[in-house]
Parts: sequence; C-alpha cells; structure tokens
Amino acid sequence: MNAYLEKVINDVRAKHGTEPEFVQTVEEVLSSLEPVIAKHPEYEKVDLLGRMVEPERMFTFRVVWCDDQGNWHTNRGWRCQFNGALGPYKGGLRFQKNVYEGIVKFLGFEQIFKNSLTGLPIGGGKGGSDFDPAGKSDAEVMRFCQSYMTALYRYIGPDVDVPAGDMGVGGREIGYLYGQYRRLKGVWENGVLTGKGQTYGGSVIRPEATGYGAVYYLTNVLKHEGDTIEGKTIAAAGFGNVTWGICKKAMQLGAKVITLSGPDGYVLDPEGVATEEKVDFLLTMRATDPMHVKPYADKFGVQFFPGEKPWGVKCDVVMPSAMQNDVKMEQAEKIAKCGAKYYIEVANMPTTNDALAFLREQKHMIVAPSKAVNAGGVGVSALEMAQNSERLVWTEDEVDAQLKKMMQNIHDNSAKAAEEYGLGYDLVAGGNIAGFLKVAQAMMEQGCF
Ligand code: 2IT
Repeated sequence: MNAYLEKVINDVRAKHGTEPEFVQTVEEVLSSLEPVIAKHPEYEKVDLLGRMVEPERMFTFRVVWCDDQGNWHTNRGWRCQFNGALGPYKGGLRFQKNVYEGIVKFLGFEQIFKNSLTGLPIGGGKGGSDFDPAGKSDAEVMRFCQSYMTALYRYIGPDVDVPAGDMGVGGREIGYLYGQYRRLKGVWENGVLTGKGQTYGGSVIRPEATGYGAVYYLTNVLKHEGDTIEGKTIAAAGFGNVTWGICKKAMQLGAKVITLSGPDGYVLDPEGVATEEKVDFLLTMRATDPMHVKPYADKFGVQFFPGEKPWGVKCDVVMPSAMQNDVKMEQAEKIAKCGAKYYIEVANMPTTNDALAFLREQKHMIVAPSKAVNAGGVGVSALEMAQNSERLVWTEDEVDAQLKKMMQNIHDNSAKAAEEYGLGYDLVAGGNIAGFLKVAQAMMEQGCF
C-alpha cells in the first residue's frame, strides 16, 4: 500500500485502539483510495487524509431523565460534526444501549462519503446516546428526548447541523426532539431536523426512502448486468424501517423479500413479505416489540429459526439490512455458496472488512457498498431540508422521481469513478472514490483548516 495511506491508517489505529468500528471504516475507505492518492500528490502535501479522519468537532453531554416510577437516570449523548466542507453537518441520531464514541465516529465518517454521493449540499455528522428505548413508555421517551435536545440545541440549526433518525430514533422521537427545540429557541426552524411528521414539514417518502433507494440502486446494478428485478428473491435482515421499505418497493417491482431477522432469529417466508398485510405487520411488530421477529412466523405460518441468521438461504440477492458487522467471514462463506449473484449492503458497515474482501473476490458475485446503497435515506432528508427552506411541500411523485434519479446517479457515478481509475465495475472502490473526490476538492478549495 501507498506509504502515505499506510501512515494515516496506522495513526488512526494507534489513536483509536478502543474504537474498532472507527478503525474498520477508515481502513475500508482509505484502502480504496490508493490510485487517487497516486494521481493527486497535492493531497499528501497538505495532509488531507490526516485531516479527514479527525472530526471537525465532537462533543459529549449528559442526558438526565426521570422514568414513570420516579427514578432518575443518567445517559450519555454525543454529536460528531465530522466534515462540513459540502454543507451543514447531516446525519442521524442512534439511540441504542451499545452506542459509544466509536460507533458515533464510524457512522459519522461513513456519512461524509454517503452524503457526498447524494450530490446534495450536506456535510457529514452523526450522534446518538446509550439510552435503550426498548420497553420505555411514550412519556419516558418524551422526557428523554426533551432532555437530549436541551443539551444539544445550541449546537445545531438548519445551516449548522441537521440531525435525523437512525436506530431507535423514528418519527416519534424526532417529534419530541423538534418540539423541545422549538420551545427552547422560540422560532419555527423546522429545517433543523429531518424525518419529521408531515404535519410540521416532514417529507413524503422519508420513512420509506432508505429501503426504496436501496431497491432502486439494485435495479441499476441489474440493468448493468442485463438483468431485471422481476421474480428475484431477496434475503434481507432486520424488520425495521429500512427492511420495511425494501419489502414494499420490491413488492411493487415484482420481486420478493423471503427472509427477515431479529435479535431472536430469522424467519423464512418462501412466498415473500409481499402482501400489504405482511408489509404492514412489520410496522405493528416494530411498534410492539422490536426485539422479536418470531411473531411474523406465528402469524403467517412460516418457519422460524431461533438464534440463527438468514445468511446462506438460497436466493438471488442478499441485502444485509440490519446492523454493522452482521456478516462475518463465517456468514460470507455461506453467502458465496447460496446462489446469489448480488450482495447489496444496506445497513451501515454490515460486513466485516475480511468478509467484504472475500465477497469482492468471488468472481460470480457483484458487491455494492452500503454508503452508496443506503444513501437514499439521507438524500430524501436533504430534499426535506429543501422543502423546509422553500416553505413548500412536494408531492409523492416529485420526491419519488428525485429519489429514483438520485440512486441512478449514485450508481452511475460510482461505476464511472471505478472505470476511470482502471478498476472495472468495482462499486465498492468506485463509491469510495466518487464520494471522496468531491469532499477533497471542496476542502482544497476552502483552504487549510
Ligand atoms: O445512516 C443514515 O444515513 C441515516 N441514518 C439517515 C441520516 C439522515 O440525515 O437522514
């Protein structure tokens, strides 16, 4: 590897030994940049990469809240404003027990390149808390969100930093967060958050956007291969917002999702999660118990595999859409033999680096990276920001058409970047390169800081 890249990666390893997810994403992105660094010696001269792996700013804060029994709890909150070269920092908030600095930083780093790929003016950021939403009442979630926003509101704004949802943060949480922001600031600045309800400036299709975008991206890959989506079987994971969107769009386009998973195991539905009743049931399950997918098997009389992951099930397309590092070497080996030609990452960093390298080496497979595939979510968030600043509401057809076009551009620009650097149809490297180049140019043009 190029000596400069190696130095930056080694520095990150040395500084972030306790944050393995962040080290992992830096290794993954930077290893794609070898030909770019060779072609652009000016980047090394100003240590552009050393700057890019260091957040512009990151802070941590205390979030104190009271449960329904009158007991007080202290959680930790974070916001990482990683890179603002392209626009206001933009990225979700994750509320999950296992969140810590390393998770926020890894997600923030990925977000820089993802947001760049959307072609829209948004920088990269991410935030979250180690608050565990499981089993909390609405009132508890509201008090938590109000406390969280009280700590954060001074540091965000429509032109500063625009948080949104991620795991554990959906429309309900965004509503409480926005209500508190408005109360504290006394202004109607709804462009400060995205993923809002439609009564106060949320965009149509935002809840579906990540899943819809992922399926649109897949259709572009299929088109490149002279293939079509009709009749394709898809192994997906999770059953949250993203997977729900994948099921819906796949169903509309004549394909079907045949697996879902949860912390308790996975379900196999050979007929597909491909009726309105089934797709809607995902929302019910998530609202009642986000920890168990078994109720789907019970309701629709399909097989449930306790404690197992769906990887290895025979299918045409594999879409890991649940969480980071869901696919390790052991699962990748099964996926390589399951008959699928397409490995389309959806969740942020769902594949370990060794498993991803292994899958990319499979001659019969095409691998697409999550930071391109799932960019439709944040892309529609940027469309929500545009609607808010215009004080207009766009129709479903307008937003859907823009999303579809955006996903095509992301795919085509990734393919083109890979081609230009002599890498063939390498969507992983191409996505990293295309995302990187725009940020790099903006940073160079804005001078050294
Ligand atoms: O990972 C992601 O891109 C998100 N959670 C969405 C971020 C956003 O600002 O909509």
